[in-house]
Amino acid sequence: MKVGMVLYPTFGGSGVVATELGKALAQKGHEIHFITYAQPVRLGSFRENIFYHEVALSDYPLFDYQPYEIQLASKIVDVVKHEKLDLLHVHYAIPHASAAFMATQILKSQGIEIPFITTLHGTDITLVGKDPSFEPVITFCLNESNAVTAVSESLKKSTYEHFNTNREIHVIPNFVPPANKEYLSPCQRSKYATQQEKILCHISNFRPVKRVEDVVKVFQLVNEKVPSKLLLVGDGPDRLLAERTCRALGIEDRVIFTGKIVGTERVLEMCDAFLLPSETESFGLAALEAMAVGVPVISSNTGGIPEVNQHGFSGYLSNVGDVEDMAKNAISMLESDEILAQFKLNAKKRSEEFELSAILPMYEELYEKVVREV
Ligand code: GMT
Repeated sequence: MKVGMVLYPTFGGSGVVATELGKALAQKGHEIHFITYAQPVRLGSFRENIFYHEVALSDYPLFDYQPYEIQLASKIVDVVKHEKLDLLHVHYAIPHASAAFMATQILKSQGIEIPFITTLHGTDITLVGKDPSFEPVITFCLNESNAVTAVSESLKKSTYEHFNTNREIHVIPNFVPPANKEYLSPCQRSKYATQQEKILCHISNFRPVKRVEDVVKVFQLVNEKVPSKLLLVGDGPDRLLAERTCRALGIEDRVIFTGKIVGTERVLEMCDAFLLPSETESFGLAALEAMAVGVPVISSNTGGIPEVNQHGFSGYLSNVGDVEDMAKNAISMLESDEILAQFKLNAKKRSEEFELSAILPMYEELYEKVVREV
């Protein structure tokens, strides 16, 4: 099948899922055309069956705001027509679903019928989608998509709560992205912590929804009982807040900010616990990635996280903002090497339920169904 994959090319989970899905489909013989404004972070080097079409942005001085959606729609029309695509799969509703709708209507007027699938990833529904100014467009696009998928049961529920739609939403969970071997270079644990210290970690875009301040507060409480180091990976609006909190709590020498990096597996391999105290999270791909390398997760119990992290098995869940409970759970897990070893095994085991090989056929089946029905 020839598939146009529309995505955000950044470090965010939706872009990672879309890129890795495309790469896996290409490996199975499908032809994948990525359409976006910059090279997707996880695309890597040249691969058979994979093509990348860059949406050029206009810098015409009249535009205070670039008309990205229109340029994306035009690019989609062009790629569908000339590459003879069978299907469009758009990741993240805003503005990809509306651009896909516009493109399919233009193509229809030229006698070309192509279906599009919209995959909801979370913030398109829970945060941005809730902004009433987006509501009519998102509702319309959900209803006009040939199929809609959501990455968790929780996200499916939120979509029905916030949007006036009763169309079917297929839940297809995220999968463990394959290790990005191209970027992996050896990392020595001893450079970051002594044998006696534990290493805790958090990876995110440092947006307010991630509650990075809570990460630091939990770490401070853990460190009082279990000597530890904290690795903070990523960057974003709340990085300064995190840095200031570390200094205010006097733990700045125990916290390492790495900034944005590719190949986070190497960091995770050195870690003993992953912290994800988010305000909301449709799935929590970062937690799944941690579990896949055997790192148990201390998280909030919000959104889709409980569908991934199992309380008392692969880690622990606490109410949003309850840093004391998160710290208590982390300490109970980290204090005993025996208990920690069991949690590490459990985390890995749980992640195996989200292997790519189990999830890929769900997308392929849906693709076939949608193309058949056009
Ligand atoms: O977490 C973010 O802010 C990035 C965002 C994205 O769109 O890339 O992540 C969302 O999609 C991921 C992939 O499906 C999910 O694992 C994340 O839980 C979800 N983030 C939120 O719901 C906050």
